[in-house]
Amino acid sequence: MSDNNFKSSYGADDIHILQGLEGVRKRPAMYIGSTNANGLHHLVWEVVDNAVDEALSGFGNKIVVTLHKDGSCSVLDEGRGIPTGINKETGKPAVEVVFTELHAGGKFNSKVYQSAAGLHGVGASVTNALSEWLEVTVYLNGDISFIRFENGGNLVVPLEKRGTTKKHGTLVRFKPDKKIFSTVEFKRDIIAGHLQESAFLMSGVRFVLIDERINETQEFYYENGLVEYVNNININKKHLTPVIHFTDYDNETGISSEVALQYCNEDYNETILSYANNIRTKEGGTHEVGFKAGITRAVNEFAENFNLLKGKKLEGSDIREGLTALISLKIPESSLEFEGQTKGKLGTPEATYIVQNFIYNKLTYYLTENKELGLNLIKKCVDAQQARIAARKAKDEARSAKKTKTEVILSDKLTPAQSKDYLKNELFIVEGDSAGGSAKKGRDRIHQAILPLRGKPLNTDGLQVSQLLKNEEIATIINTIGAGFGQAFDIDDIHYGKIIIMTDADTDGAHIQTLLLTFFYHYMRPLITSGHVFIAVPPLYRIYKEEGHKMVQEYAWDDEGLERAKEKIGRGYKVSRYKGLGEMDAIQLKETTMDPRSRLLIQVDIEDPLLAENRVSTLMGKDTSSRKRWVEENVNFDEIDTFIKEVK
Ligand code: TTJ
Repeated sequence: MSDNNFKSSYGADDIHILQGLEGVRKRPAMYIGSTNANGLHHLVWEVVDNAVDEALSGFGNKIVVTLHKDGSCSVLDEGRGIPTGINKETGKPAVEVVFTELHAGGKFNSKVYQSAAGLHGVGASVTNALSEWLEVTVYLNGDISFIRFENGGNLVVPLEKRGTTKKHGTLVRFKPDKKIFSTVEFKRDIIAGHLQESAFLMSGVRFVLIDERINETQEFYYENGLVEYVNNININKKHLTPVIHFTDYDNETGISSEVALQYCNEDYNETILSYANNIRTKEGGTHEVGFKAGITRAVNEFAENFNLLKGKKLEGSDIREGLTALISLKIPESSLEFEGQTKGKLGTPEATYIVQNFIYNKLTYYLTENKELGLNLIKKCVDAQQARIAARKAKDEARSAKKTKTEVILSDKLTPAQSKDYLKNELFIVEGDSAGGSAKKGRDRIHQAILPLRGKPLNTDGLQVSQLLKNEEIATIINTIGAGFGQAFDIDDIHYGKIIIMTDADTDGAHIQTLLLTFFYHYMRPLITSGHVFIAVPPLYRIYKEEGHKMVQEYAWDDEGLERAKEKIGRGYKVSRYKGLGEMDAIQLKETTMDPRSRLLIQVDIEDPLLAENRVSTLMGKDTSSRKRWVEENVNFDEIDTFIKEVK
């Protein structure tokens, strides 16, 4: 893909190059997805991915990311250094081309394993295009070379020699352009998460994050990457098995595979994360298919050998309850294929049988060698199988008895929707009785139901199920959604297509959101993964003016919107800032936060189980001091980002 865009006939034509970067400035979202905080951090990933690629090729084992006080970010590696010699096709120093030509990165790299930078990445030139300034310092062949761009990639200091050195490597420093982004504040948590993930996938490479804004340094370094990754995800759980680690190399295809897995008790979710060439394959693909087939066969055969199945084979889902697995493949570039809407699915066909055979062989051997562990595992799987069969039977009986879905006992707190067209219905879980009252009045009674929450719902992390059900708020939520919970949760039975959490935009509101999301994450995960959970975003401002006896008004969700609204309403406007939902009357609440035609909803998506688990354990775990600190320092609407994918 990258090479086709590199037209050698351009020669050393400045204009074409600039046009390329101008295109990026005109339509930034096409290159980095958005111009919000997500897009901003994309600038960092583009640069970091290049440094990671160099380490992946075996050059340098330390990468330092620094967040500077002036709002810039720098990335330093100890690789070979970006070449500074003149590139024949353009007549310019290669390093200049890398930062001014779209997709030029791959041109100078021919490696066996193409990874993030060359594949999904749009290249470091995009970071340049969207920066106020960008500087590159290259330490190579004893020289220190420097080049600087300003205002979206205009060359202002051509490559020059600035001294001599014994070091080798590349330093890139850039300041994102505030004309492009809605926020230019880098979030330490987001960057730390990305670096930690890279460190898990690249054993032996040290990632350092220096935040000069608050004088704090974090390091991520793992000698046993995938094993430590699983340990981290399962840190707060009860383990049925240790982390089991397998590696393999296939001579014929050149594919190397690595898997780390662990079973936990009292957890019926499966958490499978897969990667191909260090790129997360969020939609799975051939390697995941092979993995599932491999463990299903190995576990069934082991169980049959001990006559534990009584003729009823275990289904894949029985075997994956409580499983955390990480799958990482390195595939030669020539056979690497990605598919799917977001290219998040591995397509390489050979990966299926390679991973299937690899897992089947290694796990079979492992179970035979660790018989006691194997028998415990089978017990858990058979329990899951029986629960599944019992649930199915109960459901079938209920169906044939009444031919309707089991009636849900409705709480007197709930104001139900009239329609029985469940998937079109929306459930608003509202903070506080007073906002609940307005929501009740302002709702669309056909499709919108209101469930007010009094106080805070229970912290559900690490709770016994019996305790969980004693909590009235939680029991009401489970009952209202109508699809059971935990192991018995059945997404086909949900009574609402959208579950919308509506809280104030303050610390308490954020805390309530987190508590609810934690609950859904642990006990109704498919609700989140199938995209049924949303957060309502109330506006921050109302801008209004009386004209005669008519009131003109606008709402704004951020400062930019506020400016637009002021302009629209014109002289004499007044602004009120909403502190909570309670300050809005029913009509305002309807107009701004509930009506599908004008509201702003955020769809919740737990992108990263590790982040989710970390968040859950710092926020919800027993350690109240760290939770309090975390909430004080971090909670605002932006911070809910780790749970959130897109805005609708
Ligand atoms: C290319 O092939 C010859 C040896 O150097 C290879 C290279 O490109 N190395 C390289 C690039 N090392 N580091 C980078 C790099 C580092 C940062 C921080 C940012 C960017 C865009 C590239």
